[in-house]
Amino acid sequence: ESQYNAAAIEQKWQEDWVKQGLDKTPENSDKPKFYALSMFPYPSGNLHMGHVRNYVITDVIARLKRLQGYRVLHPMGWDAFGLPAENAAIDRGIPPAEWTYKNIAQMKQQLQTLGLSIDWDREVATCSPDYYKWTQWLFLQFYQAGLAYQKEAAVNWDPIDQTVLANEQVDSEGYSWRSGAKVERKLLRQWFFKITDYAEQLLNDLDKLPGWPDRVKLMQENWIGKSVGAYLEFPIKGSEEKIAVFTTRPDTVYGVTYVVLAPEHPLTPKVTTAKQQKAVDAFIKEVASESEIERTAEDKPKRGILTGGTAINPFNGQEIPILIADYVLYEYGTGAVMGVPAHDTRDFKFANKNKLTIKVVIVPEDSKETNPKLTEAYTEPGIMVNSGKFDGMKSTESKTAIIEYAEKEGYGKARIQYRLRDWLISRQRYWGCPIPVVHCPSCGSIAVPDADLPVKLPENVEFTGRGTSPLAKLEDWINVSCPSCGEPAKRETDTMDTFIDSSWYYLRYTDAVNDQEAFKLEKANDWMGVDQYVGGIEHAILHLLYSRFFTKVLRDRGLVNVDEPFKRLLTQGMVQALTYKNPQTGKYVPLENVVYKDDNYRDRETGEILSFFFEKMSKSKYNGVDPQQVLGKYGADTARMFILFTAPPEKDLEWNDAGVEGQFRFLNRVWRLVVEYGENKHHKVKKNPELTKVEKDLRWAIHTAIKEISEDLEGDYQFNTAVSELMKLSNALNDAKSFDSAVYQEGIETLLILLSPFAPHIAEELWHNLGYKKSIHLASWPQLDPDALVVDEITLVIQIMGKTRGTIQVSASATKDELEKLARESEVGKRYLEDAEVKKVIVVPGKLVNFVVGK
Ligand code: ANZ
Ligand code: ZN
Repeated sequence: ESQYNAAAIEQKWQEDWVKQGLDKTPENSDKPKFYALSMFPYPSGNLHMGHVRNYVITDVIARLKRLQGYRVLHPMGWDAFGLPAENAAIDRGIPPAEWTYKNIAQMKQQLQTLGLSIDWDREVATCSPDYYKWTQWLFLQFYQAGLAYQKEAAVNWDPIDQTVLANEQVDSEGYSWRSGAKVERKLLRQWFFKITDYAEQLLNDLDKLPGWPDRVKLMQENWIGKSVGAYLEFPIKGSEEKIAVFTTRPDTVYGVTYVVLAPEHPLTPKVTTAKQQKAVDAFIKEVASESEIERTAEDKPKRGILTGGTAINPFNGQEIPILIADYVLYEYGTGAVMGVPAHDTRDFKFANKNKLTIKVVIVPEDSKETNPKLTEAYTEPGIMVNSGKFDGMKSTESKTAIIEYAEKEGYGKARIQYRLRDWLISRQRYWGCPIPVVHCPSCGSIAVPDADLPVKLPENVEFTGRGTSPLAKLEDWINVSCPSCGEPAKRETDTMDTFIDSSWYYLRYTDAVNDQEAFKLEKANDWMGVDQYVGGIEHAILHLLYSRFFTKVLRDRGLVNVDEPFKRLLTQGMVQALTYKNPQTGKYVPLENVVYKDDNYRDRETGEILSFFFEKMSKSKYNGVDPQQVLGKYGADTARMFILFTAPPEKDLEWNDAGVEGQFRFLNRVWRLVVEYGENKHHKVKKNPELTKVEKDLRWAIHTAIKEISEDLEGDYQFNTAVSELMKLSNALNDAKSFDSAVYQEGIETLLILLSPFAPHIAEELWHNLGYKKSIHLASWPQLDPDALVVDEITLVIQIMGKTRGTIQVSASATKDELEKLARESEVGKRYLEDAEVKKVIVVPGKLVNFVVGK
């Protein structure tokens, strides 16, 4: 058995580890805990390289932590509700549950071939009634806390998926995160979670997450979008009503020359005069078809129109026109703004275009003019002018003064505004968690009693893919008696956004088979927060923000005692591969149609020159590498090593076959090295207290590897450099073969233990070859012996006039004078200094001696 046969040993050990229960989570143990978590996959049916990278990274961490003496929770599950299952039902007539469970089985089988040390006893599938019963129960926790409510709102409608979307699920261009459809606006009655109640905490607690990438924290900060400013009211001339605005620049209030309402604002019809009615109606119609993105795009000219109405600036009594404009969004702030063209770039352009007055109220500190002519808005701080009693004040200081004044006079107050809106959580689809609410004509919306949970998804459903949710057509299921008064009532037919399912799964893992509770408080408290979370950057806002919100709400309900779910976050880079594209047609070309001819990659058929670059693996670009194929050819250990070695985990990884080959060769070298040692080692290693020079050097190499790898894996998880260290150690062992040396044995064993988190199967096999009966994965991480790192000899470079002429071995503790003496007396020194006059000697301890000579 001297050939490395990955397929055979990998399957053997995977089965053995299951039999031994090596991956089970230790329940009763006084070891410190470590919770290692990968973002769970959507069961699409096929494992792709992105999954593989994600789970391998988490697995290495889990294995490392076990060796380091932690009790580790490393679970896995399935984010199993969602539209693809429903689409499969529509397209192919397969019931969503059947499709989903088939995919789960397939992907689980694929996952198992990677040698992941997952505790499958804690597997969860969000579509299982055992799980969604508790999702419903948690929904009702939110409902009872006043954090789940229904309201009519202009919402994002995805015309392809025929459902609404949360704001987080619409990209910055206004397209659906899932279907890619251009999202439309629709007025609908929907369920919301009041995430805005937690805006301030979600923002502030980002400071409690030093182990998160700054990039992700910044994205969340921007998404929450806190603005500090004022709420000010402008009376409408000839009316009792007032226009409320939100402004971040109360210091500019004397420079207001108009106010603008969002076209949808309820005051719009009230302020519009008969003369302007027609034009206003036409404008409103036009704006209605624009998306929020189009309305606010930087580069687009802002369009507006006079309503004919007049408002009064309460600060100076000035009469100012009321307009409507597309750039004012109804959903942000108060849906109205005060126009200050002199000090806001957008307002400046808008005022010029619409011939509105421009009034300066802030000038630079050194300015002599109080009414300068502006060629662009002056947006900097400065000195107040034309601002009544605030004249002469610094604009930065006037903000508070003006807010205080407004408050005293009764037309305003300080206000903090967030960009974050409430989370729209209802979906008009079947394959999701039913919202456990019944609508009664007399009692209103009533929670389904806990005892009646789960509200199960009915199975006798027809999927047509048209119109409303299939649930809305199931009369039998919809008609129930009211849990409160017993009279006929109707079930809620909306299901929950699947991001709710994934907002608490990490808590369920801590107590996954509990059928009495969502999870036991003690168990959740024991394991939370997640010590290392690993997943894709695409969830920077969505899942990661929702989960933080959930954790805080559950904490406030006494269900768990942590503020944050994920202590450390690693967002792994993408897996990329070469794509070939025809620059003329813009089409991707499959690899089998690419030939290399006349110094270029070309289309096999047309001969056209192709461009090529690395891009994220995807079917449509023909650059996907199937994990099953790589595993079949080289085995899981090689695939793992390649993924870990080729790029730091947070960077993109470029797939290349030569690199895979390289790792395969490395594992083969380790194989031969250890097998050779196993066959030749002396049963009695010599007990020699005095180490030879070779042994000393080898010990140095061993402990350097321990030190470097331990450091590489601490915190930042630099697997790539850790693998390089493994290679160095393997080379050192190869150079220092001595089968009767205790140091050599230490080296071989250390190499295997250090390798075991990365390539768990080969390490296990070779470990057993050495005669060990117990799994290598139950071993301990090697201890660093600092003494081994003390070098007692160094290589001293001898230079003449700065030119290196030779080297000598000297004691590491030699003084400057001794070094000079040793250099002079060495062969090299003698040869070059014989007839020369030494003018100057430069000694760099530990490195070199340089002689400056003259004739
Ligand atoms: C007057 C003013 C003068 C403003 C000035 C800015 C500069 P952030 O930081 O994003 O919160 N605004 C308020 N509500 C709006 C809405 N619904 N649609 C469009 N714009 C709106 O921005 C707050 C500023 O955006 C507010 O401050 C307001 O314009 C505008 F020299 O008020 B400002
Ligand atoms: Zn009732």
